[in-house]
Amino acid sequence: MGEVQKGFFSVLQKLKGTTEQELRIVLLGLDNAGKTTLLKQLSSEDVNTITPTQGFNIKSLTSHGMKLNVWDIGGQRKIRPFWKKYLENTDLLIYVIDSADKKRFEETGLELSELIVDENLKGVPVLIFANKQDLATASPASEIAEGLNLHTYRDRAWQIQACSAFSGEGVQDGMNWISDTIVNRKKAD
Ligand SMILES: Nc1nc2c(ncn2[C@@H]2O[C@H](COP(=O)(O)OP(=O)(O)OP(=O)(O)O)[C@@H](O)[C@H]2O)c(=O)[nH]1
Ligand SMILES: [Mg+2]
Repeated sequence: MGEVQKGFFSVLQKLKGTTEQELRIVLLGLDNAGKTTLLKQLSSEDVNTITPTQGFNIKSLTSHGMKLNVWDIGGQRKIRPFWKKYLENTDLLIYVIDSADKKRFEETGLELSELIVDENLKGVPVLIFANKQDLATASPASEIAEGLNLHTYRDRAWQIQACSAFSGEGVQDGMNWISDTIVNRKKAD
């Protein structure tokens, strides 16, 4: 296609509103938080046969007319130093917490606070899933939010969403927030 045709084509696409928005999402959190389970839930795959992620998984999903390229990176301590390598050009961070793992709330909070100061995540919206709410020992999302000092995050849009990646409960609410946030961001541009 020549330049003129390309230009014409892109104008047509804009008029028709058919240009699909493509987002790069990174999915992070401690090992055992439920990141891979969440990713499988989002793509309607079996959530019963999941093993710890040694490197990363990537999946492309369609949600709310957006194409989401989701990078699910292993959370084991030995893998965490590599998280930084995946942050470039990130449109959104999803951070997953095991709400029943009280012993590691401090650890997960520290990892999150180190992450969000990364230059590549400057101003990037963050959705925190307070996962495993199906467990009786799970802390409520509001308590986790307090522990993480989320109210001090003033440089970006953030949301905490209670969910069970296992049953799927609450997962779509989180995805709705992503869609609303990205649409509002676009309007503000
Ligand atoms: N009860 C319950 N268990 C869950 C839930 N989500 C994940 N799990 C379980 O938690 C364990 C870890 O889940 P994964 O999805 O592998 O966790 P991960 O965050 O990907 O872990 P890494 O790959 O090691 O970083 C598995 O046994 C899951 O079945 C949930 O919502 N409720
Ligand atoms: Mg995993």
